[in-house]
Amino acid sequence: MDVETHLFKILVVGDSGVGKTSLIRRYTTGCFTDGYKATIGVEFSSKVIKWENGDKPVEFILQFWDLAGQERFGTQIKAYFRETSGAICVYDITQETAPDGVLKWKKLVQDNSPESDMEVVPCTMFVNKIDLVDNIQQDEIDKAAKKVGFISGFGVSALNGNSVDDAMKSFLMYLYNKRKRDIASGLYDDEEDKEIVEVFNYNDSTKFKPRQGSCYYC
Ligand SMILES: Nc1nc2c(ncn2[C@@H]2O[C@H](COP(=O)(O)OP(=O)(O)OP(=O)(O)O)[C@@H](O)[C@H]2O)c(=O)[nH]1
Ligand SMILES: [Mg+2]
Repeated sequence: MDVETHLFKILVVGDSGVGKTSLIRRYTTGCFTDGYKATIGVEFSSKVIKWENGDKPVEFILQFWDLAGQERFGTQIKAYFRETSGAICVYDITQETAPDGVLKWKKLVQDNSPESDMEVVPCTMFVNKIDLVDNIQQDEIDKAAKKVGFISGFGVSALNGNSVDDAMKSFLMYLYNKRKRDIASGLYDDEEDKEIVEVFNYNDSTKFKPRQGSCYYC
């Protein structure tokens, strides 16, 4: 059957220790590993999502670029941020300075990754470690995020997985609708993506098969 496939490069940014790597690991492998090992430079991971969309199934190939919170990037910054589909800006709900930090990251992404039409890259805000606090109001987080220019905001926990899938799904739906609009208006050319998708599918079907109920990290 004909499948509609889209490739998304998603940056994951935020201050050191807020839980970026843990969130992406939770989403891509379903696991959480305790203990902190700072990311150096950038860690890559991917996930393929299949979605039954009426008659035509849709496949999303997600490439996550999990950037080190300590990184200063220097002159390489444009290379990291080029052709970004969207960004997840993460902050730690237990850190007092978190909101300023997350805005700084949003600005960094949007200043350095303009799209061809100069539209800003969509950023969502994930407030991580909600397992450490009581009474999380998801609608308050969403409202606060939108007020400062994010497209949405979610409270999540990489530790117990709370709301991680829902937050990702909502963000992906936004990116998918935007991609369809951009293709229709000629702002996005998905021809190059098709070649990458073929290479990816080849690799995916021949290697890197995780063992059932387990992953590389745990
Ligand atoms: N309680 C709790 N701890 C978490 C959660 N997510 C991450 N942590 C812990 O927070 C610490 C930092 O997590 P990382 O995922 O390595 O943070 P990071 O943002 O990738 O950090 P850098 O790579 O330095 O930028 C680790 O000790 C994690 O176990 C969470 O949802 N709840
Ligand atoms: Mg990390």
